[in-house]
Amino acid sequence: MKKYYFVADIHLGLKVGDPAERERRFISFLEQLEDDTAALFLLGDVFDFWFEYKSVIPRGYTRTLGALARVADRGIPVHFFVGNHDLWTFGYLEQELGLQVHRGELYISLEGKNFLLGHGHRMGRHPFRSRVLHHMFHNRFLQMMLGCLHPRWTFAMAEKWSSHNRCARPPHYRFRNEEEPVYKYVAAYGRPVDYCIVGHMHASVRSQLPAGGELIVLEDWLSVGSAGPVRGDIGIFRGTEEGKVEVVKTSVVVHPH
Ligand SMILES: [Mn+2]
Repeated sequence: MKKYYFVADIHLGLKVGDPAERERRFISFLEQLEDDTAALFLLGDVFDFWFEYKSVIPRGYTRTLGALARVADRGIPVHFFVGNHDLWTFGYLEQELGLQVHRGELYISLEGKNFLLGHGHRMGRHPFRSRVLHHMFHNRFLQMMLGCLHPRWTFAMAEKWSSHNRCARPPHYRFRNEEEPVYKYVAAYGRPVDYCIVGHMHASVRSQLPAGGELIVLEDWLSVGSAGPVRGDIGIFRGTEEGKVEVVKTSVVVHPH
């Protein structure tokens, strides 16, 4: 039985909780993927900040990059969706690691079910603000300008921006279901959706859609308050004995071995 895995918002590099432990946990998950893995979908913000230059990449993440390359080398397709924190990738992940990079959402049929996949930050969110930001972030000229700054400044700015983002968000985000832009977006998608899986909201949600499909929001991999050990959602889509298919979601901590 084939399995498809979905994870989001690892935010590697973010100085929250124990960043090294978080990275080990993610690597442990990657190393424990079995041969029946049909594909791995990284649904955005794997890195808290990624900005690569023509011949230089950010410091750190060595073991993660190696582990991702090994998964791809095993012949398991690895889909990397850019999030709002790690969209500045310009070929390295494809050429060096063999990942498939997606800059927008992906509508795909898996085992006869229709999936809508993405990071989720652009799905129905503040159309104007989101569009302006999107064009700024994806504008080649602005990217070039940013690339001309000394990395010391670029990365210092990013760290400020990231911690500002975290402080601006209430600690326990409450998903408002029908009121959420992403819910409205999927409900009015216009094509049949059995499962829409996103991240970005740092909340753990399974919500029925009006047309019968399901919206699944994956919990991030950051340490959450005092509610026990760090966790992180892993969505698994698999066939069952009866030939049916289902998505299960687990927050089980993956122990490094
Ligand atoms: Mn995000």
